[in-house]
Amino acid sequence: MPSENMKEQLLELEKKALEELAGVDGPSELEKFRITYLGKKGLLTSFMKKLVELPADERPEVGKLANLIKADLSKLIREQGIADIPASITATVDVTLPGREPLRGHLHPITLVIKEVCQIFSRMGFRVVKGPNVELDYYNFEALNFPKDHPARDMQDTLYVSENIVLRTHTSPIQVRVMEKQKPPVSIIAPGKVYRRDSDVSHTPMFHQVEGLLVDKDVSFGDLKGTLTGFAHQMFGRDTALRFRPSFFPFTEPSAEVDIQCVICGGEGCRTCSHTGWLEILGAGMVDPEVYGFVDYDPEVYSGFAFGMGIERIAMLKYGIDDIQLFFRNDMRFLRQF
Ligand code: 2NM
Repeated sequence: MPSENMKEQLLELEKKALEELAGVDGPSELEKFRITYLGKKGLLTSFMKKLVELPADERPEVGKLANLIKADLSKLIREQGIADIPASITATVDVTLPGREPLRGHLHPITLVIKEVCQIFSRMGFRVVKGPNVELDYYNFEALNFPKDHPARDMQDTLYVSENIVLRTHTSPIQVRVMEKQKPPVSIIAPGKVYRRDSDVSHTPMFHQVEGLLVDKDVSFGDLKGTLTGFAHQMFGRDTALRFRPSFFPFTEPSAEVDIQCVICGGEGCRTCSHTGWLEILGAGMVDPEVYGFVDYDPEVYSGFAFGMGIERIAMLKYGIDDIQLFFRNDMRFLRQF
């Protein structure tokens, strides 16, 4: 078929289409019209498929015309579609406005702080490890040198699943599980949820902890101080002063509680720091040789330090939040701010 003839046919098809379009009434007729011409087996579509039968040197010219007509018809159909929207809607809605962006979610402030803490220690070479929330009494207490009559083992504090199974009260059992499997050097941090039978304005029965452990040859209390100082400087700012106070934990000896200079008043004394100028952020110490006995480490060869922090407390200090319950109320006015 000579190309002049094809072009004539195309123009004829376009003329017919335009006449028909003028008579189209309503969205369903418009769709029928679209299918008749531009659908998979539509008149224009079928025509375009036949273009391959043309000699190669005539194809571009006819193809160009066909594409032009197709683009024209598509545009007219689109415009007719908008014009078909009833006046009752177009009168109040500007259908040409861009859509509203859907609300996008983001991470919970507690998740953000856990990620930040883990990132800081990861950069120092600690590996992040997880473990079960439902634990054996053995890993939660026994192997951590909590004696049978220790108050933490009391039903008042611990949520028992059965006689030998508890909801973990700290993430330290994760450290015991790692030490059982792996010889030193070990450097890990264990983030996660922990559970205690405690619920009032300043306590929630579930909260979050990150604990750390490093065991190797020749690890000293100085290494502990340097590591935690580096952490506090990255978390709360380069100029933050630290204070180590003697304390007691069953699994560390010696033990310390670690304070930072009050982030609210800078040490002057305010309500947040109870006018002491200091805020407790961590518990820590050198791992008690008794613990090594449970995981078959030689305390004559190895030493190490461990530490633990409550994430809600860190988050409250970092963001200046005065009510722990806010983390668990799912109030968008609070959560939106992070
Ligand atoms: C703390 C304070 C001091 C701790 C000890 C251990 C382990 F498994 F090595 F014995 N993990 N975490 C520890 C020590 C935790 O939290 C306030």
